[in-house]
Amino acid sequence: MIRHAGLKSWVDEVAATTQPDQIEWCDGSEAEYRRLIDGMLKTGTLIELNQETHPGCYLHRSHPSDVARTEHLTFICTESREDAGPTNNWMSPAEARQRVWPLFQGAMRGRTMYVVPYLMGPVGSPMSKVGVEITDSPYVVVNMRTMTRMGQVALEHLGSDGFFVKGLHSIGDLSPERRFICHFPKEREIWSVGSGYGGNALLGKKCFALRIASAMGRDEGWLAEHMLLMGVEDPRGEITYLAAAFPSACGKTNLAMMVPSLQDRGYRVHTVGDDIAWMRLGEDGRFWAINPESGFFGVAPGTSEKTNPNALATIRRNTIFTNVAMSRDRQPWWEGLSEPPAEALDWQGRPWTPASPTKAAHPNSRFTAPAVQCPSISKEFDSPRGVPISAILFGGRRARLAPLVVEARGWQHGVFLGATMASETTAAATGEVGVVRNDPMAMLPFCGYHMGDYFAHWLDMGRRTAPEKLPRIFQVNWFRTDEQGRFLWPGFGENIRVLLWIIDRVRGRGEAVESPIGLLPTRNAIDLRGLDLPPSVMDKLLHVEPADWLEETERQRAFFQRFGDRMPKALWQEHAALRERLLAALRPAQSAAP
Ligand code: GTP
Ligand code: SPV
Ligand code: MN
Repeated sequence: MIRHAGLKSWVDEVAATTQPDQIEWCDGSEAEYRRLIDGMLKTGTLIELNQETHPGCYLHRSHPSDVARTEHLTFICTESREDAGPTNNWMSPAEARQRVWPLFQGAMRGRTMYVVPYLMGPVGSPMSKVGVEITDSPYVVVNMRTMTRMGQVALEHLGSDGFFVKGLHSIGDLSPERRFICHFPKEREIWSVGSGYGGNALLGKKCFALRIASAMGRDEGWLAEHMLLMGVEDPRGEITYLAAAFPSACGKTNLAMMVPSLQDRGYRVHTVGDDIAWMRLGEDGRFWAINPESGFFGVAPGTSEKTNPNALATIRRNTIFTNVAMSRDRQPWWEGLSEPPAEALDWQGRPWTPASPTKAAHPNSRFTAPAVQCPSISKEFDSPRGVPISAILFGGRRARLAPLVVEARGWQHGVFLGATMASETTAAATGEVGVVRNDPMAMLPFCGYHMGDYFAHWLDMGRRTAPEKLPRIFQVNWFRTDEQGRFLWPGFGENIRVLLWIIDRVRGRGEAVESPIGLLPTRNAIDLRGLDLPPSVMDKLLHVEPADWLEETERQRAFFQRFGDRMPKALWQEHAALRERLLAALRPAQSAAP
């Protein structure tokens, strides 16, 4: 029995437009999940993987033109273009009604319309929010069941008159020409048509938990961020919680689930989230964060026993794989997992061998797995109050320039570090891969309002509590390369060494030296015992080249200028101060020149 009148009338209205053959209200039960899986096995939407090695695991091959987020087809629909800001695609609500709404007309004829109530966040948390997704894709429904707390639990949270975010999704005809992902921040509503892919179609994720939620956070005084959440436990049992924003396919899942290389010295990682964090100010004046999701939609390629054993353990059962390859004995496979199988079917189902010129798995192939299956899942994962954040990390993929780690001088400088982040593009979105673009706070594709206002909101969050209660802010870069393009830093489990310096700093212990761009670890501050890394490499990793950074400030200037009047003055001041420090660092070198 649906008690919520607003929900009922919205479902009726959508059904009148989309004209499905039938409507199914999803309760999130095991039986329902089983029935949907069986149906998709019959139609070929899902392919059964080897049930002996991978019980409950299935493969989905998406349409080859529908394999990643499509940022150029993603819109923020506000009355004024200015409110979407220069970094978002904008469409007026009137134009959306004219161009996009008609694509829903009769779109579900011959199909089942699923009504999917879901909860973002732990049950009973004051931070949690309800969404309802209407979709004609059973693949979306089963993914939503893993990624969110779906069904009855959400209806209970909603009650008879609670607020919910409306998300309407139809795969339409899957044509990129008729694909739109529209967000209405004021109405807190989402329309998505023409794609069945992850971030375009699982509306609880990027559409709600970042684009709509960031606008809610601005209005209500909290932050919705593209961040992992993790706890690092030291040998005495003390846990420090960190949040880290890296752009798509830049290492959040890997860091969140890391098996620390120094484990024999008693360090342990506790995974709270791998992609999204909602952060608010607690009564104690500290920042507290929850993971609104309940599963991982992770990048498959590169995941191996060596790089991320916790992820491999997580995805051994009850996992949906999208666009990976399948070996002859029906096991999932992707580049980087293991020695390639002698024969396989590639992500499009074509015969593949190691001699094939193409990749077996799509570079943005993914797994969808329940968070509770992760061996390192935190005991706070379901905690309604979340975890207290001691440090925020901003990171990107920079082959040059950015050092392994640098600490901000304070909140305002830290916001500047986040706002000036840039990173090489990846396969997580369609378009060119490997070009450096500005990606402030890893939110470029996910901020639901004007980015200048977003920076102001970050600065404002820092004024709401005592400075010593604020998380410390750091910038990291695991991806610096040598002249041959090889990574200088071993990364993955070895990243614990950088985290330990960060934690030392938070606890007032670690040693740091001033540099023009922020505080760097001193020569011996990062523990390198047991790691075969020549000191010269470490020097390169921590090297800050003032001339190159001065050039970078030009990129920063051009980027900041795009925000016009809405760019906070404080960040321009940080920019000017950075240039001053860089020029000062360059002066002695210049005067020494002949
Ligand atoms: P999204 O789910 O798209 O938001 O990505 P993510 O930020 O969670 O990235 P993920 O952890 O899935 O990593 C993406 C790719 O980066 C994978 O191929 C990893 O193997 C690789 N990667 C992750 N961490 C490291 C690291 O420390 N060093 C190096 N060299 N590569 C890494
Ligand atoms: C990302 O691209 O940052 C992802 C995958 O986490 S998606 O859900 O498609 O956005
Ligand atoms: Mn992501």
